[in-house]
Amino acid sequence: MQPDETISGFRIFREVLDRAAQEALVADLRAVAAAAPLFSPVTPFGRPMRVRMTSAGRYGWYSDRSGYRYERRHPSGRPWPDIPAPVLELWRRFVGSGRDPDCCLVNHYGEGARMGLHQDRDEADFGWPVVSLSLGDEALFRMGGTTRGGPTSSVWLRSGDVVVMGGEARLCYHGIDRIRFGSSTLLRGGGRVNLTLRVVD
Ligand code: MD6
Ligand code: FE
Repeated sequence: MQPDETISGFRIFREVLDRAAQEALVADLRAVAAAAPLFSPVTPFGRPMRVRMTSAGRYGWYSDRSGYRYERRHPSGRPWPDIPAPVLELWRRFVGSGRDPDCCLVNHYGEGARMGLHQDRDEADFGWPVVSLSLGDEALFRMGGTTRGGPTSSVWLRSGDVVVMGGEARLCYHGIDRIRFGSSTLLRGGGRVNLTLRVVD
């Protein structure tokens, strides 16, 4: 499959899911959030993140004073729910059927939420890409290189868009500067949901 845009190695595929598929997925994600409620992780620096999170899969991403890591259980002590089937389908379309993701991280951005520039480096094998899907409000996605402080470019991600971060881009810095709150009607109450799929161990 050919990306619509490739920016610093980030491959961007537009409108991969149509509206009906997005709505069906939102229903699946509500079930995930019912089993594993969204929470606000605390950074290793002690600051609560503005993005609320939960996960599905064998592992969930977690952060507190002790650092960033993957955990086998939700903070409630229960295991994470299964990754919804349409999400696994999406991964197989972009990565193949060799291995399924261990973690589907669900990020929820309310009004004013953003995510600072970061690398995704808590996984064991950077040979596997990270696949992300955007749902709901538009978001300004900033992409840089493998060192902090270099030049960056930005692109608006819209509901249904997929970004594949693999190869040279796998360890590139990236983040969300802001969302256009209320720009989409997909999510009741507005906001944005981003799913990232990863192989963890
Ligand atoms: C977001 N995404 O789009 C944040 N990470 O809300 C990420 O941090 C991300 O989009 C790795 C690969 C793709 C991503
Ligand atoms: Fe990331």
